[in-house]
Amino acid sequence: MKYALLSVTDKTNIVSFAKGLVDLGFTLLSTGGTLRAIAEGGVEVTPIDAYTDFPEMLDGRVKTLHPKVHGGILFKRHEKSHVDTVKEHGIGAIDLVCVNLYAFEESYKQKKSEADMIENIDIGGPSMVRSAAKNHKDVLIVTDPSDYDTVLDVLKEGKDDLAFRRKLAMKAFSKTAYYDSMIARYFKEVTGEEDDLLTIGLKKDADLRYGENPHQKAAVYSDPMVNSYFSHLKQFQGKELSYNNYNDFNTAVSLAGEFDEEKDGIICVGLKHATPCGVALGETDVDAYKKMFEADSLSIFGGIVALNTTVDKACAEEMVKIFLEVVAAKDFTDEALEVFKQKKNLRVIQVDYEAGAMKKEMRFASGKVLVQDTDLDAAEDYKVVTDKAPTEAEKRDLLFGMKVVKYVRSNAVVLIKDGMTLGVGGGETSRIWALENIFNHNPDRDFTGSVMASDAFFPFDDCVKAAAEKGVSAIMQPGGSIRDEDSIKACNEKGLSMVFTGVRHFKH
Ligand code: 93A
Repeated sequence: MKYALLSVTDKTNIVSFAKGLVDLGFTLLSTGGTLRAIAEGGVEVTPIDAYTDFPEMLDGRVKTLHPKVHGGILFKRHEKSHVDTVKEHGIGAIDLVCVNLYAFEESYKQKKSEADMIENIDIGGPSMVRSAAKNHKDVLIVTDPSDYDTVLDVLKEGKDDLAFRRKLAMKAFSKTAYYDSMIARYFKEVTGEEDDLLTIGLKKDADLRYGENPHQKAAVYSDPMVNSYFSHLKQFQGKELSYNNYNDFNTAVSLAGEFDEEKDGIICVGLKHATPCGVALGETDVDAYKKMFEADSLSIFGGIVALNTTVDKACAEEMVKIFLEVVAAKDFTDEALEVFKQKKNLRVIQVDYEAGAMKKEMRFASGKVLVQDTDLDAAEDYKVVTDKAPTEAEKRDLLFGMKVVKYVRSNAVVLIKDGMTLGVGGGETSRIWALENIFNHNPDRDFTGSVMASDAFFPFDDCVKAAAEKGVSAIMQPGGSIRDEDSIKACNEKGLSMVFTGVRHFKH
């Protein structure tokens, strides 16, 4: 005899599911309201108190919390001692559990009294869900009415394999985790504790001194299940990281992490206010650092530097010449660490590049949380759309530029020459302004032979014309504007090459 236990607050489609289970040979057990619904639908069902031979009590607080229920769900079917034990206590197997929980969230929305909210904390339901999900190898746990048909079909075809059961268990634990997080949030509210929106699966590492500005409270959390650049931070010296440090440092390290030391070479990222100010490839760490500094020696003051390699003494000696907030690198030689000691406040941090980037990113938007895949696309391929094609050297600079421009707020363009940024323009509402900023900020710089990468298409040919005037020789952009032809024509007239990647890299 196969038993299924059904106990649901949301009765959607429960009768048809019950019918389907009976057709498959299940004997049904159920609690009060669910039992009535099923029986009214003309399906035979046994009351759970008749099955346990123990009455529902304490106004329903104890209905299914009984060894005959939990023993019947939890015993391992293939372990002799378990089988012997349940037999000894007259406990039969329960092979399918279908539960959804008291409507706590609904009650919250309806602004019910605290007493009502407490009664709406389901205890027996989550217990059964967790028991069945834990023992998913032997028990099917069904927590979502939209799964009823699938479960019946799978059972009919005998395809309830471990993979299927694991999925049901995953869903079940997600539901109880969410449910408990709602309860925890509710208690934060009634205790007057500030709600940090982050009860779900995140651990608070520390309160930060303040947020983006001194009047904003802030804290840092970590997700113990995520393995990423920051999972194993090692700070050798300096003050604790601030909110802005974390944010800036994130961009610097993510950009540096796009360059594989072996394959792409040594990269040094200089960063200010979450925006790369100078980025350069070098033969050595100190070479890359010097080029990064030369790229924009003004903005890097008080900035953050990230390298994808081990920082040595020579590089450290260059770094301590100016005021930096953070130096992040794959590693540091002992001599380099010795040099940094003269700058007590400088944060020196080892990053785990091996762990790779986060695959998802999220941000809050007035009560909603937006989640998306991280923009990990690295342009490798492109289509030449002009008479001229880029040279090998230009190609290298263009691909390099595309990686950098991804990290600059839109509208963004960067100019590159010989593996070094000559200008970074971004955060503008018009693309031509981003480019003009570069030229205005660097009035004496020679841009001849540099290349330009753009995060999105050129709506007009103005950027091409302005770039050509300064000697830019090749352009990379996604393409896709209705006026692409204008930009292509301008390139051909001025003797520039242009390539399309087909991939946009907005960052707003
Ligand atoms: O009151 S409980 O915390 N104690 C229990 O033993 C128990 N057993 C089932 N809540 C319990 N349930 C919940 O009752 C289920 O999670 C389900 O949401 C609800 C179904 O009740 P009814 O069948 O009477 O509508």
